[in-house]
Amino acid sequence: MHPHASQPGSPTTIAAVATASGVGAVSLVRLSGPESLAVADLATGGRASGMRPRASHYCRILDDAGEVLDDGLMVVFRSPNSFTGEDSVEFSGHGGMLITREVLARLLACGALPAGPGEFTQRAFLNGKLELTQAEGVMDLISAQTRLALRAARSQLEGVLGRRTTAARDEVLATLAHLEAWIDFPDEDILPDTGVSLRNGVSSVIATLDALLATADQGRLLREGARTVIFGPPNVGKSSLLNRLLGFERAIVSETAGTTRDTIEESISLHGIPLRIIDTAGLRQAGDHLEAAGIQRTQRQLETADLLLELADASLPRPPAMARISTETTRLLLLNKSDLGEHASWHGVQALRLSCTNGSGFEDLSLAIRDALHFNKSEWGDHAIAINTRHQACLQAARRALLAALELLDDPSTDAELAAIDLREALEALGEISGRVDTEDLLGEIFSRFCIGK
Ligand SMILES: Nc1nc2c(ncn2[C@@H]2O[C@H](COP(=O)(O)OP(=O)(O)OP(=O)(O)O)[C@@H](O)[C@H]2O)c(=O)[nH]1
Ligand SMILES: [Mg+2]
Repeated sequence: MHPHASQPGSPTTIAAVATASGVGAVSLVRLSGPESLAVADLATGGRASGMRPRASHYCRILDDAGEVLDDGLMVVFRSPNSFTGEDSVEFSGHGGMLITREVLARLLACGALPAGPGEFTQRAFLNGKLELTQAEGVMDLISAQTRLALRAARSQLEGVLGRRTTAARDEVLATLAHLEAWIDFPDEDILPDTGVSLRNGVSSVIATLDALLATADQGRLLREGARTVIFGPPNVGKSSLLNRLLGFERAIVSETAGTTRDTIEESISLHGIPLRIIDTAGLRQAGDHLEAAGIQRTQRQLETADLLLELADASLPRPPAMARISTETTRLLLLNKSDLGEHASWHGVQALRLSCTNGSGFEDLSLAIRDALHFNKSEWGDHAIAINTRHQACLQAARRALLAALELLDDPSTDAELAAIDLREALEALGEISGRVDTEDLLGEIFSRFCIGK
């Protein structure tokens, strides 16, 4: 962060370039904070404060001698009707790198402070314009590489995850209120089913949390891409498979076994799922030390994969022992070169048959990959929720607390107050997801990952 950058939460006026750096048709410079209009007035010769809010006005940005620095469109927003909830001004000027820097420098000279990364979004959050999950959705939206990632980000931005966790929180709150009434009025007649209904309440929240937690893997895959490693003996067509999936000749293909020495990684979108496809050196007794180093790299890739594509040559006899790797990772067996006919030893072996030469079998392959990563419709398609690791940690903490409460409620001899403590802990953990329980550290951590101007 800039040494003079404003501190989060302080009522300063910040400025930043909101568009990507580089040359473009237009670049947007933003101001937000109580002095936004005063700063813009200084920079425009008093034009800004007379502008009708939320309407575009042509104006010029002037330097301190009154010379024109740039001209373009300005929009002013009056608190609370802006993205940040504060008074804000946006100026769209010419998209040159130098001219944009000069406009920003002029706004800073007129009294604004440079914004830190994500500070506009952070202010929107602090002013109640966004929940934390929605602010994170903004971030996901910007970094989304595929259609599905975009859909998940959009639904998070629209507050789907926030609403789910708020509903779970309300349910815990209701159960806690029920339990506390029971504790506070021990002499009242307790209906015989009170214990049962308390337990049911807790169990139902646990089920909701489980459903959300089940989206964590998909969330990580959507944000980072699924590491998909192609491996197998030399010359079976691993590099050909990479090239086919990519749609261009990225890796060298040749009839010489041991062609690929280093690992090659490329990203593709498959049915909207981001995949990081990794082509590896063929696994065999190494011919030289270079190849041995390549094979070592292959082993390392296999250990960190989300999905393994094990490739074999359908036209050759089935090797006595397929790759000697032991891993829990889902593995798909692919028989390539099916255009050459299938060797009898493969008959009856469950595998996907394909040909990198004529392209057969690729639609089945992409469906199989989608299913293996659990992105098939029934499991994921209808509710585009994909939690991140922060949400996962909060949900797990809440779940642990709820399980502890459940155990206490199951035992009639325990003090109900102890179960209430667990329920309050679950409430806190759930509140953290939407940012209700805010800690400075948490907010700083999240917003620092944004770019400046966001
Ligand atoms: N007939 C046929 N030939 C193929 C097919 N796929 C690949 N080949 C050929 O098989 C040979 C090896 O292909 P590569 O893609 O280089 O194989 P690789 O597994 O990457 O080999 P290494 O990098 O040496 O381990 C090349 O001559 C390809 O043209 C296929 O589906 N059918
Ligand atoms: Mg190769």
